[in-house]
Amino acid sequence: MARVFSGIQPSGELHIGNYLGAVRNWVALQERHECFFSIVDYHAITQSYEPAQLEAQTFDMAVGLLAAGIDPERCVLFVQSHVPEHTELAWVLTTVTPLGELERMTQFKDKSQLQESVPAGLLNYPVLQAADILLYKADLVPVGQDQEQHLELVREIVRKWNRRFGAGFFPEPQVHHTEAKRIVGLDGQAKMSKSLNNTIGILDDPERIWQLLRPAMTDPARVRRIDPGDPAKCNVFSLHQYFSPADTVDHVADSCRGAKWGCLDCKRVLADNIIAAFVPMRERAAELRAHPERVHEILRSGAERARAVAAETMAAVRAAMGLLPAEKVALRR
Ligand code: AQP
Repeated sequence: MARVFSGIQPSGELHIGNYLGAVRNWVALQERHECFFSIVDYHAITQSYEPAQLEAQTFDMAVGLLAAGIDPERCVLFVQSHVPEHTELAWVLTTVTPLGELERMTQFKDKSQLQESVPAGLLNYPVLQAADILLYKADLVPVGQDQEQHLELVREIVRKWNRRFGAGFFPEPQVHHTEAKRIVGLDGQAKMSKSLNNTIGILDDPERIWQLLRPAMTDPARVRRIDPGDPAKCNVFSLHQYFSPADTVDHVADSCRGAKWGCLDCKRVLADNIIAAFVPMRERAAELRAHPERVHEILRSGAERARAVAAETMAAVRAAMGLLPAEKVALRR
């Protein structure tokens, strides 16, 4: 049984890009592997955010994940900041991480352009990610394509640390993708992303889903209803491939190519299929919201289980690196 780790930022709602690219995979992997899934709030604070909203967003993310099928009986679900070893190991790993590698990360380059003054936390984001994964000595990391470069760096950090402090101590984690490794946002341009405001939330109500989808970008060549379109250039068509049955997908492609219907007709069918796909999740989420104490208990127990593993790894890391054990001075951690 492989160890699996993955995380999601509570920087907004759980959207269909997160779901198709990562969370759906988590739900499948928890059936056959030992899985640790974390709501990574320390990652979320590397971008500009509203402190008054973070707690509610963290709770909502837990609700979203549980509604999507994350089962606390089959995996460990916890909030990153409840397990202090994450930041502790992150510091340790900064000491073997080359600065130049951090500076060349695409996500860092993109996001630092959006900030007037670039915080060091943004640069060190992949180091904290390395700590998240390595604390649990995870073999597999189910993520979207946007995280591939970070995972390459995590493997390099592993090689450097192992070479210096303990051959084979950390495994080199492998990326695990779904077939939907990059879902494009409703703008038809960038990856669907909470911070880009181009998302459809899996728990959005039916009317909101339709209002979001209505203005979504399609093939720019289809200016008028009578203009034939190219499904390969249309993000709405690619979403049909994830939410509509095969015969509907064929019908959509044919109607688009032959200008047999308008983009709004095509979007209405997609909206109905997205709405239907998430009905059970909306119901589960409503049930969980009515019982917040259940969600709190799941997160409490998850953090406790995660800490047991994380504390063991950290103790071994400190020993391998020659730090004076706290127990020697009778200090309890
Ligand atoms: N569009 C996407 N397609 C496929 N997978 C995706 N993931 C995110 N967007 C897509 C995967 O979802 C997991 C959680 O990632 P995240 O919390 O960083 O999600 P986000 O929506 O990208 O969040 P933010 O807050 O807006 O962050 P940035 O600005 O960094 O994109 C990951 O496995 C991710 O690969």
